[in-house]
Amino acid sequence: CPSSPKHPSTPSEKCGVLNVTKITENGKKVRKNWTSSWTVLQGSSLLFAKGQGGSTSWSYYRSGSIPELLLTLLSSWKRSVKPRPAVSYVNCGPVQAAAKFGSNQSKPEFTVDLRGGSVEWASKDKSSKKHVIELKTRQGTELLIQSEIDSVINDWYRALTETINTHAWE
Ligand code: I3S
Repeated sequence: CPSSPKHPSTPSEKCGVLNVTKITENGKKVRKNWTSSWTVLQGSSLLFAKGQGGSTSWSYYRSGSIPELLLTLLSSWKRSVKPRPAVSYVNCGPVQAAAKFGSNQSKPEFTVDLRGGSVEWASKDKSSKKHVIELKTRQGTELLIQSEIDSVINDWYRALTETINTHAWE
């Protein structure tokens, strides 16, 4: 991934579109609001851009828009069967990320400090969706992060775990 506005000279380690909701903010429970967000892992920070990923499959499903649902599922499937590079941390091109976090609409909607945080697979009582990661920060924010594509979410799980372990004592 290319650089973020906050750290212009530092390359990002990972980025992509994920479905995200906060469930707790500063220790207080908040109402779920799943959104599709452009997500960038940069050092010990996780940055989310608002509404960058388009609608999600289940929102089409819920609204009864079957053609859109089928198209979304088809594109997910196409992405999942594409040959993937052996190294998972190279899935963002400069043009793609510059367009998302570029000069015009550069501000991430929110940023999470991963230092001292924890990550685990969410239990069924946290969400009915599959492939959900629960991320807790030291500041008392809890997020659920999800992708329909298991290889994508597995890569994020690995990357977040590694980042948290690397920065555990900072
Ligand atoms: O954990 P919950 O409250 O069952 O989560 C669901 C609700 O937040 C729901 O919103 P409304 O209560 O406004 O209908 C969301 O639309 C669902 O996506 C939430 O459940 P999942 O299991 O998808 O995280």
